[in-house]
Amino acid sequence: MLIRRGRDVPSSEITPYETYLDRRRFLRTAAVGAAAALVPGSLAACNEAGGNEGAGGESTSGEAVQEELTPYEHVTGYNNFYEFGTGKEDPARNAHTLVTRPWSVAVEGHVAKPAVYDLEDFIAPHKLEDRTYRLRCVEAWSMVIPWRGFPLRDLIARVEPTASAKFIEFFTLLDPAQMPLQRTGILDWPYNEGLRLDEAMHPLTLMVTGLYGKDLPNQNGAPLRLIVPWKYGFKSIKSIVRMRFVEEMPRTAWMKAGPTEYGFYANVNPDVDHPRWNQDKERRIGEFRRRDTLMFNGYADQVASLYTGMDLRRNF
Ligand SMILES: Nc1nc2c(c(=O)[nH]1)N[C@H]1C(S)=C(S)[C@@H](COP(=O)(O)O)O[C@H]1N2
Ligand SMILES: [Mo]
Repeated sequence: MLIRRGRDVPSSEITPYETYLDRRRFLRTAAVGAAAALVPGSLAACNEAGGNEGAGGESTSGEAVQEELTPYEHVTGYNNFYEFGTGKEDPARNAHTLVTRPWSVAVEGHVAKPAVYDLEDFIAPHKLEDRTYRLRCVEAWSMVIPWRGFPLRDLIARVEPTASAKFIEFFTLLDPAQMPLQRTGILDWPYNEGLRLDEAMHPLTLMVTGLYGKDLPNQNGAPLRLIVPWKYGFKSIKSIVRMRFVEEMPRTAWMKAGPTEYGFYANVNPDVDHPRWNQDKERRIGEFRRRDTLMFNGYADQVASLYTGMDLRRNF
């Protein structure tokens, strides 16, 4: 993600991936094979079995994608988490200051059963699932990540939203002592995001606690984050401490930072250009070629009906 700094930001600033890759290559030469050892063996096997490159990600289950997984080192080394810095390698370097235990999550607003849950209580009633989804950043890179979590709708059922609940607003932890960039004004903290209730209820929408079969690393949003695979990555808010069921559409941190660039819906849409760049191509992290970006990030069959009758150019 980018902050608009007064005027246009040169596009050279938005693709530090090459720089990152060069540095990785150097590190790999320096420490032979160390990075490969990070990938659990079972998942490396799954990786080999999963490759139907270019097939558009059709899945057998209708939910998970079957594409080559993005290596663990990239998933956990190339991140966006502005609370820890604006560079892609900053979160991995800096997020160790985040204390993820104990952790509680407040669920409030228009629900019959508001509660403050301890993390373990929050997760315990739900059956954790492993699902591989694409994550597509508005900056035109993407990854394929095996997430672990539970459908958000299982939680929604538990708190019993009332008739006034039309949206859910999510909040990241606010604590500048742990999240150093919260001492700056680069975003309106705490980071917040929102979903319409039917989007939140969609079976693809996941509350995530882990990836690659392990607990989430801090830089990926430990101990609890959202994943909405058909939307741009910024909707997938990290390190959630509060969820509020509301009647009005929330104004999100990115909408406040750049209202013409970051809309509430943020559905991945190759037909709607970002004001400063095209959205029709992306680069899968770990590959050099550019791929076509798919409508709804490839999940159109499952989610397009949520937006029937809406003008997706106006509701970007
Ligand atoms: N709290 C918080 N959540 C956040 C962000 C952030 O800066 N702060 N960045 C978002 C963006 S822009 C993206 S692309 C994804 C990146 O997730 P990843 O680092 O696990 O790949 O996290 C999203 N969630
Ligand atoms: Mo992003």
